[in-house]
Amino acid sequence: RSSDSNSTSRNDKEKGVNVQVILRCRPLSEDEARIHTPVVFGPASQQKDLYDQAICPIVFEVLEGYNCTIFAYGQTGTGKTYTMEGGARKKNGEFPSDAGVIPRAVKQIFDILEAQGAEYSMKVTFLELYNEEISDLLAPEETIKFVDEKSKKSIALMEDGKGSVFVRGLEEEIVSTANEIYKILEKGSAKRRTAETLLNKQSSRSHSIFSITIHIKENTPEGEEMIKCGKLNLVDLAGSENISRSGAREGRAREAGEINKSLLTLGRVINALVEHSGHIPYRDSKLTRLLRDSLGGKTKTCVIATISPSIHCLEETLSTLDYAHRAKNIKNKPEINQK
Ligand code: ADP
Ligand code: ZZD
Repeated sequence: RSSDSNSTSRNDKEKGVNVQVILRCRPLSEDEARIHTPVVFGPASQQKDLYDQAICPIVFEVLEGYNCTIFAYGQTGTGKTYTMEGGARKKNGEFPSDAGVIPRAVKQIFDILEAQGAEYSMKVTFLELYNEEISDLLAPEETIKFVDEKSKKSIALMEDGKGSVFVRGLEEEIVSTANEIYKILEKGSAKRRTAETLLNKQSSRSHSIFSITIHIKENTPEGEEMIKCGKLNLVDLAGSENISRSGAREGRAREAGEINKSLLTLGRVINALVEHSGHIPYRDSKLTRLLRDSLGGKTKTCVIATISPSIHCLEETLSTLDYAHRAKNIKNKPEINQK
C-alpha cells in the first residue's frame, strides 16, 4: 500500500505493529469423540447439551446420597445466570427449552424419584449473599422491607460444634412436586428483584445459593430400613471482574469498594487448598463458611466457568480460565450420607 493513501502506515513505522495472533480450535477427531467427556461447551452448545453431559451425572450422585455443589463463576455478562436459571418459565406451563441447570435438576430429581417409586422427603432453601449479608429469598413477604434491621438479627451463620455451619432462621420449604419448587423459585426471584430495587443493589455483586435436600427411604437386601440423604447446592456467584489473578485488584475497583469479600476469600481458599497451605481462610467470608464442605470437604464439587468470546474480554477470560484451572486441583473426599 502507498504511504500517502494510508495515514496509519507512518504511525505504524514509529509505534510498531503488534504481532497478530489467531486461535483456532479444531473439532474432536473420531477417536477423541469416542472417549470424550466434554469440558468445553462452545457458543453453539445448548442448555440441554451442558445439562445432559455434565450435570445429569451429578444429580444421580445426589440421589445416591452424596452432597454436591455446582458453582457458576465468571465475569458479569458471560452467562452465569443463563447457565444456572436460564429462560423464564412459560405461561402455558411448558418446560422452557432454554431452562438452565436449576429447573432441569429439579425436573430430573422428581422424574427419577417417581420412576423409582421411592419414598422420599425434600426441602429447599434459597438465599442471597450481598455485601456479607444474607437475605432469605423464601422468607415471608413483610420481612424483605426490613432486611437491614430485622432479618439481620434473625438470620445468622451458626456453627454446630462439629465444624458444620448452618444458617439460623433460614426458611426451609418442604416440597413434594417439581411445580411447588418452580413456584418457590418464582417467589424467590420476585423477592430478589424487589430487594434489588428497594435497596439499590447491584445484582452482579450478589451470590445466590439454591439448595435441595432429599431424604430417601430404602430397604436393604436384609430387610432393614435405611435413609439416604443427598444435598444439591446450586450457586450463582457474583461477577468475577474485580478480582484479579493475584487477589484484590488495586486502583479504581478497590476505591469504589467493589471488592467482593466473599469472592475474594473464595479465591484465597482455593489457592490455599491447592498450595497445601496450613491455614485455609474459610472463616474470612460468609460464602466460604457456608460452602466450606464443598471446598476440600466431603461434597462433590463442579465449577462451571463462563467466558465471553469477545476480544474485549480477553483479560477477564484469561483470569477466569486461570481460576478454573486452579479449582480443578482441589481434592475433595466425597462420602455418602446414610443412616
Ligand atoms: P451473568 O449472569 O454472567 O452476568 P447472564 O446470564 O445475565 O450473565 O448473560 C448475559 C446475556 O447473555 C443474557 O442476555 C443471556 O441470555 C445471554 N447468554 C449468556 N449465555 C448464553 C448462552 N450460552 N447462549 C445464549 N445466550 C446466552
Ligand atoms: N433467569 C430467569 C428466571 C429470570 O431471571 O427471570 S428462570 C430458575 C431458577 C432460579 C430462579 C428462577 C428461575 C426461573 C424462573 C422464571 C420465571 C419466574 C420465576 C422463576 C425458572 C425457569 C424455569 C423453570 C422454573 C424457574
